[in-house]
Amino acid sequence: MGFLSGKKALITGVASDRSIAVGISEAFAREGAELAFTHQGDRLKGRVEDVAARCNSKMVLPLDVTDDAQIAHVMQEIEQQWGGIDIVIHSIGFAPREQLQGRYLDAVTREGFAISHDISAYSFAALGKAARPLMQGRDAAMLTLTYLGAVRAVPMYNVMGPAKASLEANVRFMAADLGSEGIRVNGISAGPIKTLAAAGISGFRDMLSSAAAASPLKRNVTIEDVGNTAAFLCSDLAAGITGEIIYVDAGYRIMGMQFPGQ
Ligand code: NAD
Ligand code: 0WE
Repeated sequence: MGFLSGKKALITGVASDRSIAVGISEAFAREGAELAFTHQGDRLKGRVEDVAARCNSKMVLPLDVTDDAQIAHVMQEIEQQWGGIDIVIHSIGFAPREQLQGRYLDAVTREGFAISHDISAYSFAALGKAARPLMQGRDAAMLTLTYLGAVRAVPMYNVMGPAKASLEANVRFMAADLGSEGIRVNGISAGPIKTLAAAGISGFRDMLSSAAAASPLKRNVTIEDVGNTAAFLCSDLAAGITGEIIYVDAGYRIMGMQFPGQ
């Protein structure tokens, strides 16, 4: 019996077979969780349905997190079909493309800042607000995906850095708020992975190879690495962990200098 058997989980953020949310879904399904999926817009519906079918799930619901009515509708459907929810996965990030090019102060605008913070950070709190009644009395867990750019200045990550810093603070405030209801809230800070969100970022291939070379494990992480850590964090095996950011980055963040000959 898997260590997530009996758990019902909502998975956001599937956009392709390479999405981090797919690595999470496959680990969850393997460990016995029952899954529901959301897709952003009609364009992604078919692809999300394929992933859902592979994970023995038939619940696929539309969700654009900028729309409170869609968030409410997702929770209504889950209430009707499941009566409650044990796990909420937030695997969503977005900044307008032109925000992720060139120097920070050249690229950042009031509108770009607002959009990236709304979609990448506020939306996690919005899901927490809406799912809260459904998570009562079941040792529930919420999980989001973040990146080192929250705490270090990374070239061209630009306004996504402040947005991920806000998301990580959100993890702590939500953990403090929901802890008395037995609900845990954590984040995984993943190393760079070639997903749709990374496609078209100029120089991403070089970022991948330099991250691997500078890491203790001398490799990049995979969506399977992230999925397995997510399964642990959302299971009762992690009952004592909340408000944390766990790094799944092949150890990259701990290094202070490259060691000679390595
Ligand atoms: P991805 O493109 O597969 O997933 C991003 C998802 O965000 C997509 O499914 C997209 O539909 C969704 N999204 C964007 N705007 C939305 C909106 N308004 N409403 C609903 N959904 C919306 O890429 P990914 O790399 O799997 O990204 C998932 C998460 O992981 C993001 O938060 C990203 O910042 C984070 N992350 C990625 C990496 C990496 O290198 N790929 C590293 C660390 C953290
Ligand atoms: O969080 C991310 C990616 C976030 C992202 C990506 C896009 C591309 C398409 C947010 N918004 C958009 N908007 C688009 O239109 N990562 C952690 C991956 C990533 O992106 C980078 C990175 C890394 C790592 C951008 C610059 C530098 C490093």
